[in-house]
Amino acid sequence: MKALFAHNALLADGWRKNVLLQWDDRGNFTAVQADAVAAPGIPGARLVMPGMVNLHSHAFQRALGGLTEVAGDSKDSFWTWRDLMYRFARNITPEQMEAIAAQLYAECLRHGYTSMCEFHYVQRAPDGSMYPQASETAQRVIAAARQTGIGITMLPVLYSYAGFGEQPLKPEQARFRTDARDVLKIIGELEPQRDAQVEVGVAPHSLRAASVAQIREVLDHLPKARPVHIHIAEQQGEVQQSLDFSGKRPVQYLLENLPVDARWCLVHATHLTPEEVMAIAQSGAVAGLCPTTEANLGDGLFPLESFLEQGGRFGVGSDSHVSQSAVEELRWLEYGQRLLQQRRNIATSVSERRVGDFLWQAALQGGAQAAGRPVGALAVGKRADLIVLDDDHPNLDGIEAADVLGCFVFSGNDNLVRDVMVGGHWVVRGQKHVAQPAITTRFKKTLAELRELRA
Ligand code: NGQ
Ligand code: ZN
Repeated sequence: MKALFAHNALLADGWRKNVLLQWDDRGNFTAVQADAVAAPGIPGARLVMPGMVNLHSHAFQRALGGLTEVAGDSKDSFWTWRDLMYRFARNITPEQMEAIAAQLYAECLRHGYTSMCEFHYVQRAPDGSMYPQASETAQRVIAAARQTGIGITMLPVLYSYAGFGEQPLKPEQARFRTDARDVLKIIGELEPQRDAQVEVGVAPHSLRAASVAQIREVLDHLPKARPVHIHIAEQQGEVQQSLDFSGKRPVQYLLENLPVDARWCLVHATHLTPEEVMAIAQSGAVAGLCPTTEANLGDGLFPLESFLEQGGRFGVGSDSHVSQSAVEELRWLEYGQRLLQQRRNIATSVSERRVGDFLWQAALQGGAQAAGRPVGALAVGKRADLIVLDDDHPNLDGIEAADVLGCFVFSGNDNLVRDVMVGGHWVVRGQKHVAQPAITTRFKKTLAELRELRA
């Protein structure tokens, strides 16, 4: 029998006791029953929660982690970091991309993520030509997801310009170049991959890198209800360039020119006017917040409190992967607001006063919406994606369920995720990914190869 008996499980309406979870061969929940009786033979677990969705990832950047923290001659910024990242992206092979993504996804699983949204833009060969199979690198990243067991929403990126007003790409961006036709071709090649574990959407890189006309063309040919992700308003410099180009701020321009709705994820959306905050909230789109990367790159702080007051939806992503921990994203999301407002306990709602619970549940909902897959809840019809916390750890031993998320999100630095199931399969057991040795060996070899190139 495919079943688990959870002494405490986080359901959509909060922690419930004695929850019997059952799923089918395809990995979908078929029964989720609270206040059940433990039957003999069914394995048990004390603390069970839905796995988190990581709604924004550039997997290859995992291999760059820690290597850009050296000051240059002038003042460093997002833009100087980006030059280093471009240089790094220049030579990575599809095999290496797969190896890096597998390492990353295994780490994400170990830290409680069970789904990724991959904003995938290194799509051409180093000389700027398309691979014989246009979707080559996207296929590799999907292969890595399948190897690790994590669910994935692959978002091939539309990337045509270096800046607002259709500025020509720089040579360093040659591997990223796609027009509307290229992206639709890549999506077409990926369609056979779609199944319970894999969804395919699209990502116009930004209003800097894609024109409104191009985005419309892609949307016209994209099956309805597929996720659409875009980077927006991540830097003051971008806002200024947008104003210079159109007289409008990026979010204002986006909302006035494209049909932004619940299938959209606006990644970062850091620099907003109060009108833009309200307009995003009313659109039903998800704000894709990446606190550790936004901090690392010096982006700024998202106006979370007013966005939540307007009913805005959000999820979290690890973006450049300076962190692989869902806890760290959520903790910093709240801490950024506390530092900004000089107050405490900000991410809450009228009905949910516990910050950890509010953050985990809201990020699950927003993340699932952005992923466009039936995930994010222990509920019938959803994927059987769950994490089991280490109830033996001193931080969790013997505590009330109501305190679990507060301790999980805000106390200490040990990883409290013990076991992870995705689509009904255990992929992490006792804090180890089931394929970890092979994945790590390949990743280390890849890092050595990339180091050789840099030397
Ligand atoms: C990216 N990174 O796509 O990797 C961007 C920077 C750009 C983040 N927004 C590159 N974290 O804007 O062209
Ligand atoms: Zn990004």
